[in-house]
Amino acid sequence: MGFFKKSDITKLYEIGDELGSGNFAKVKKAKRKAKTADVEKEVGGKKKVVLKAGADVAIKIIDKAKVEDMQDIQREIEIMNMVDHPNVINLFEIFDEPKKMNLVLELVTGGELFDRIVAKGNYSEKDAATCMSQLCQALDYLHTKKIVHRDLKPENLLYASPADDANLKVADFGLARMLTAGDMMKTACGTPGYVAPEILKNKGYDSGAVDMWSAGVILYILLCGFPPFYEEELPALFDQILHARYDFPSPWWD
Ligand code: PIT
Repeated sequence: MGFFKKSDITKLYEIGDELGSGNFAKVKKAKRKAKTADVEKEVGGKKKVVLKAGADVAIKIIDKAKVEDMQDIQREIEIMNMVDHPNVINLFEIFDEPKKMNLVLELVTGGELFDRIVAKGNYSEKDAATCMSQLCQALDYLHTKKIVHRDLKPENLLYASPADDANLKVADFGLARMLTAGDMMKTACGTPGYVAPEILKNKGYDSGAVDMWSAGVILYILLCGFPPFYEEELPALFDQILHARYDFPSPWWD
């Protein structure tokens, strides 16, 4: 695959502080060094410059030893390479090293949607509408390209900057899949509270509807501050979701 670069990433980037970490990957802040060439990306047959010398980026460093199936990473990269939208984190380039896969990503500094809800204290319906509009534009774009995210939750929605009117961006395509004609997807995935009933039923699904379910769960939380489905024990939680057993309790929803 042409987009995997084999050269040493530290020749081109100054690696900085850690922004976050997960099971098998770390995200670090970095800067593209002075006097380096422009980075171009081809999306939909059109080539354009996406990154210039001196630009700030985020690098997701994946520890290959901790990844069970490298195909999962391959899939995430292929999907990220197909997308270019203001409400989706952009992937600029990839450095494939013997022990690590490095994804050079758009830097966002505004934190997770969840933290912003908590920090704001008085989160308004107008705030929720602005957020949902951006999320739906991202989903419309992805679903038109037959990409299903499958793990939408407030932790995967990041703000571009600390500004009040910053763009919201969908991140983490680790569970995303391409829909192919006649192919029903059956994998159970996602985060329990946000997962659609058809996934829990293991019946198979063939559209972006599972993302729209998660978007609905997020909207519910934005409007009242607590989740529509909540149980300590997973079987009880799944039962609630499967029966779409949720309500709008008073006084919070009045
Ligand atoms: C940032 C800052 C940050 C996390 C990320 C980017 C992560 C982005 C990301 C991760 C993925 C993926 C797409 C985007 O598939 O704290 O600028 O696994």
